[in-house]
Amino acid sequence: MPRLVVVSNRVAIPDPTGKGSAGGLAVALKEAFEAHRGLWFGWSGKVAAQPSTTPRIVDKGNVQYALMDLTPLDRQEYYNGFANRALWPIMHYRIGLSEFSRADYAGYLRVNRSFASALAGMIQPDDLIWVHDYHLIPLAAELRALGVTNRIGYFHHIPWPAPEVLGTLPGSQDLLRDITEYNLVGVQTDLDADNLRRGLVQEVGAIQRKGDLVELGEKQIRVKGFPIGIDVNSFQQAAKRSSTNRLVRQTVAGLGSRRLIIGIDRLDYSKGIPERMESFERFLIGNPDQRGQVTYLQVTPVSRSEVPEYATLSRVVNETLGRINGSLGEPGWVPIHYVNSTYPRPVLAGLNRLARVGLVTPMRDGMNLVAKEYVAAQDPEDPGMLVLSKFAGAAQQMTDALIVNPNDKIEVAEAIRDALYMGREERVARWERMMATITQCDIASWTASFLKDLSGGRSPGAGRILRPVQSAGQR
Ligand code: GDG
Repeated sequence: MPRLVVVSNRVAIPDPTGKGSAGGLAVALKEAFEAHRGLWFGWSGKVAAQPSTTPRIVDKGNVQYALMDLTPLDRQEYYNGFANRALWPIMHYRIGLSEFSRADYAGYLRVNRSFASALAGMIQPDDLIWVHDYHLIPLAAELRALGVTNRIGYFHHIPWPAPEVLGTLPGSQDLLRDITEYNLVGVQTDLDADNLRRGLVQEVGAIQRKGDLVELGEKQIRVKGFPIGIDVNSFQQAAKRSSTNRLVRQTVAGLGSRRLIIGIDRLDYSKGIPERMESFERFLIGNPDQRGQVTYLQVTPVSRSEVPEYATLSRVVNETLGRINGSLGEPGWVPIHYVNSTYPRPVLAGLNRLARVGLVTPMRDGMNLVAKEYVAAQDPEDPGMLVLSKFAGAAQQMTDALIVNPNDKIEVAEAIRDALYMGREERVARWERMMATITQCDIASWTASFLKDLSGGRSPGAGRILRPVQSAGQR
């Protein structure tokens, strides 16, 4: 088995107490790291006056964690700046929110270059390298410039927009050229894959070959959809066991006979939180008999609070919430409960199981794991119903959800009503089909299929003339 080298913006070191609520990539990579020996390289999350030139190494089992610190300027330009203020909005089709600055872009390239130069010396000839997400698009180009010829894969967790949208971002042609230094590029859906292949053809003159294959000069890359999944079984078990949890019991007591509608999202404008609250408002206005009969709980951990657009969103959410609760609430009934705490995963699983409706209505989302978690958490005998945005990658797979356009508040309000009134037989039938889909495409199969495709095929050195050594950042 070759060693697996994972590179991501943040590195999740296992919690020494063993009690931690592992989420995201850590769960995804667990089995892969059990099969392969592993190295996980990335930002420590710490900011230091001096940038790291060599990583701090932490050994745990058969995985080595290599952690780099960033300077305050790196964090500002690379992370808050280019990645989260310029790239994130563009990738989510929000051209108007994208704030490009040359200084931030230079910082983004600088951090990618310094990660590459710290990592290159640790790479062994047979390593499989798997880079994650939009913070690190130029990493392969930087590694290639340092002579690394291993197979390198990239997975893009967020949407890949149409070329006409990405093309509005200065530097986007360089990013497209950089992406051709990977052997395999995974995106969430076939639509994303199609957008990226079209972008490569239209913007940088690549040639589309058969199937997933794209060629640029001597380079061949595969661009393919790998819809990410969850650990269905463990989430389902956690939800089943959750009834004894204090917070879950407290929620049950607080609800009384009211039915629960739930939304769980990081505080991010891509998730459509104020729009969703307004849809719920429309639902209450259109269905006055439901006042006092339902409670909508919105769990929203704060994220990226140093980015101005997120501070604005926080204000908008609080204003929308206050207005709706003020105008429609009654003594003894608050329509929307909004909490900013981060809860342990078993609590989220339990809250999902309690909810008769799961509201997952992002304006755009790569996949949206919350939709899959909501379904996994349900009681098979009496499942709740998922209302899902057509703009979440998950909607391509979970076609038995009530699929809505989140821009149409009346449509979402009607879907909330339909979900609440749907008979048990139909809910069970839809749930069984969604459960079959998410079980078949779970997290283990996602990791295995990406790594199988990455390790297969020709080695990158074969049939390819390496260009003279030149830093990608100089382009
Ligand atoms: C990106 C893409 C893609 C939420 N609140 C708490 C908490 N969460 C967990 C959820 C879920 C995860 O965070 C969020 O995942 P999503 O997929 O919904 O969204 P992003 O964070 O934007 O993730 C997305 C994903 O990458 C994977 O490729 O699906 O499209 O944007 O698991 O349950 N977890 C805990 N406490 C909370 O309060 N422990």
